[in-house]
Amino acid sequence: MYQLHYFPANANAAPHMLLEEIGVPYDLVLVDRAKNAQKSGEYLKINPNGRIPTLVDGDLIMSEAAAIVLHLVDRHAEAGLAPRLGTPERATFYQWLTFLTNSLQEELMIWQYPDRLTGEDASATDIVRHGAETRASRFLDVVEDHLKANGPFFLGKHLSAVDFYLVMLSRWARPMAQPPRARPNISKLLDRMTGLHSVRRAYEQEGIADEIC
Ligand SMILES: N[C@@H](CCC(=O)N[C@@H](CS)C(=O)NCC(=O)O)C(=O)O
Repeated sequence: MYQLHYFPANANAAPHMLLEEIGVPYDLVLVDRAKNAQKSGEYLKINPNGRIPTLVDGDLIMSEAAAIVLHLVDRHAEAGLAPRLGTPERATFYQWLTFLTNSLQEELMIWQYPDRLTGEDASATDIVRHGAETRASRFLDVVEDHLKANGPFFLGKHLSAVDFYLVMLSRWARPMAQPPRARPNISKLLDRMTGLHSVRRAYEQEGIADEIC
């Protein structure tokens, strides 16, 4: 049985929604960030970066939300949450998932934690934060244009793991000046996604009671 180490609405949310959508049994293990448990000796043994999430799958212990997502869609190909290997559709799927985790997620992290870059220099914090928000906003515009031309999902008519990943990032991005939902096609996609039982259940289990994104 899988074990997903999580903290509410952290980077575990995308793997968590997928576990629900796939419908496999799993245990949730809270890593209490409020007590800095992600840096405890015990947790560092399974995740030396001290970051959340971690997935345990038998003898396999892995981190990085996007990698966990890829592992789950491969292990459960019958769920149809990624196109067939070696197809152009699969390449497009890789492109969007990598874009979300590597480009949008990174800018959101800088926007949320600018001090990790600026250190003691408080005067630089606003500049760094603003720059990250501007770049994240542009990335969301690119997603919006893509969905407008090719939607309703990232892969056209087919729901895939990438759509779940956007839900996770959209929750984080809600306080932006131009939040994801300010864009009509992203908003439509988020409406569809938050209507899914799997999405609602994952956030409910994490104790999120307000609107998801
Ligand atoms: N690239 C990693 C980022 C993981 C990450 O930074 N997780 C945050 C929570 S969303 C975390 O554990 N932060 C705690 C810390 O930095 O101490 C992933 O996508 O899994």
